[in-house]
Parts: sequence; C-alpha cells; structure tokens
Amino acid sequence: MLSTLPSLDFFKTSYELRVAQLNEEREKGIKIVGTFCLYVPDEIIFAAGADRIVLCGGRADTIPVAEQSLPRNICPLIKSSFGAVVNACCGGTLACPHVPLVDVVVAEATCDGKKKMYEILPDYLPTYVLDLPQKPGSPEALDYFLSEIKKFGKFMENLTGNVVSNDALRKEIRLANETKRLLHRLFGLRRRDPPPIRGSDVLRVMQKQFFLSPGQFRQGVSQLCDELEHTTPDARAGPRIMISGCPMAAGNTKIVDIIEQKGGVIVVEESCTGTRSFWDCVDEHKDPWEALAERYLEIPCACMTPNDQRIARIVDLAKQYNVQGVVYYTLQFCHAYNIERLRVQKALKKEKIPLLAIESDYGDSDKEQIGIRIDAFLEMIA
Ligand code: BJ8
Repeated sequence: MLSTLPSLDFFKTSYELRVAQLNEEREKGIKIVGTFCLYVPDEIIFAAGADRIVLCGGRADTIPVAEQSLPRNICPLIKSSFGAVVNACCGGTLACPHVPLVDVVVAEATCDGKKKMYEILPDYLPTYVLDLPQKPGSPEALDYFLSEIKKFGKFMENLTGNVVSNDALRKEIRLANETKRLLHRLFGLRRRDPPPIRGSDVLRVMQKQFFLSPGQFRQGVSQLCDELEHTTPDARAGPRIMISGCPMAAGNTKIVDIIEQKGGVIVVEESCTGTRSFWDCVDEHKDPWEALAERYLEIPCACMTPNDQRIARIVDLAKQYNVQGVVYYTLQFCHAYNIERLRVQKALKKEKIPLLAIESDYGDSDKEQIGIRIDAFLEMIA
C-alpha cells in the first residue's frame, strides 16, 4: 500500500518544493496562471513560458466567507474556491496560500454557478474566460473551440511577452501525453485483483497533479509505478468499487475515506480527479492547435449536451476494472451531474451493475448516514 512506499514521502515533501519553485519563478518574472477546470489547455500555458496551478477548493472552512456574497444553494466546490480567493485577497485568516502566487485566473464557461462566480472574480484577481461550445458533437463546435483556444494563445502571448510557437506547443503536447501515459500505467495496475494501491492514496496523488509542476508529478508517478509493480498487495477486503461523478478537489476525501472504512475496494474513478483528466491523449501528428481543440472537446463533462461519450466511458470502465458496484458521487446542487445520473443509472442497469447515488457537501453532518448507506450497498453487492 502507498502508505508504506517511499513515493508517498515524495508526494508529501514535493508540496514545499513546489511552493519554493513558484516563488522563485515569480521573482524571475514568470507568470503564474490559476485555473479551475480541465477544459483549459495547460499545454498553451506552458508553451507561453508560464506556469499553472489549479485553484479548485475542496475545503469546508473557506465556505462561510463565500456565502456572504454567493447564494448558499450552489455547489461547495464553487463556494470553497471563491471563499479561498476572497480570504486571500482580503487578508482573511483562512487565506489560501496558493492564491497570492497567481497573476491571472483563466476560467472557463462550464456550469452556471462557475460562470456567474467568474463574473465576480475580477474584483479580486484578473480573470480571463475561455468560452466553450455546449454541444461538442455539433459540426460548428470544433471550429469555434479552435478559434477560442487560438484567442487564448494570443492572450497568453500578451501576458508573457513570449510567442506560442507550434514547436513549443508540440513539445508541451508530447510532455502532457507522457504524463497521461504514466497515469494509464498507474491505473492499469489497479485492474489487478486485489489492486496494489488504495483508492484514497490514488486520489491524493491525483489531487497533486493539479498543483505540482508536470515534471515533478511525472517523477512521483513513475517512482510510484515502479514500486507498485514490485508490491504484493494485501488480500482484498471487499467489493470492487468505481466512483463516478464530480471532482474531489484537494481537501475533499470524504466519500473515499468512508467507502474504505466500510471495506469497499476503490479500483477506478470516473471524474476529473480520475480518468477524465488523462484518458485521451492529444494527437501528436496533427496541427497542434487542431489536435488540442479535438482532444479538449472530448472531455466527457456533464456540462456538455448530449454527453453520450461519458455514459459509454462509464460502462466501459466498469467492465475493464471488473467493478461490482458504482458509487455515483455528486456535490450538492451540481445539477449537471445530479441529472445525468439518471442516464448513467439506466445504462449500468442494462449491464446489471448496481449504482448507489450519494449527494453530499464538504461538511461532516451526513457522514454517519452515508456510512450506513454504503454499508448496506457493499453488503448487497458482496
Ligand atoms: S470538466 S467537472 S472541472 S466543469 S461540481 S463546479 S460542474 S456545479 S467542477 Fe468541473 Fe471542468 Fe466539468 Fe471537470 Fe459546476 Fe458541478 Fe460544481 Fe463542478
């Protein structure tokens, strides 16, 4: 298990190293971009000579300050992220240490809650919004998104003073694909029965993906895979579980921890802190801008309509990972993922794969009740 592996120490100590690196970069005038979503192509940011960190909030303690401005009935990820920015920019005691490192936020037009939050964000941080087509399968969508990412490329050039050349972009695409292939290697090991690593450990690694530099992250994952390939796992405790749904930003491990406490064995996560972040590579043989536009529009996020590719992906993953049950995890008030659950459930039912829907926030008050439901679900599918 990861907790006994040296790579765990690497992921723990890498945090301080990364903060020092970002501070040094800022002193040298390198721009740091903050993002909130997988749809913003990192490759363009890096090709412009900038760096990036993801600012999605997974902590409950920054929510109260957000609720002074935002409605309470929006998803906790939005409130937590916004609260962290407000705290940092107004000298709050719960200031997110990452926000002051950022020169600009590059946001994206996904769900309604995020879009409207991004309209308030410029009161605190310079903000650029990347637009997205809502029907990625329509013939016009690709051209539109291509023009949007090219516009974003110009924005990055103006911000950094560097040209985003095709060669630089190709290099970043190659490196990002390398990261994706390493994550495939890691997730491939989880197909074993029993898997050599706990889901909670993988989640913590995946959360680091959004903060560490890509080079640091690759080094850690590569070491982890080397170690796991020579690890004899403990005997499997319980049923093989897939988690599917909303992302679990750093600080949020609630459901995963409960599932494992109850004896479930998490083998794969269909989420932005799981397969959605790395499953598809960018085509290295095409024009780099077109290849990026194609790949990024393939991200199966519930903000898109229709989202058939996500439904097919979930069924495919459930089979590939020999899953006995799916825990469909949504954040409270996330309409996109909550509503899409109906289609996911129907598709899984056809394959006779049971699903348990859990909608939760970042608080502790529902932990016991969730534990009881997970217990009953695991008993049913064992
Ligand atoms: S690509 S999942 S990171 S949008 S959970 S804020 S959708 S109300 S985070 Fe997301 Fe990009 Fe999609 Fe991934 Fe809105 Fe839902 Fe909250 Fe969400």
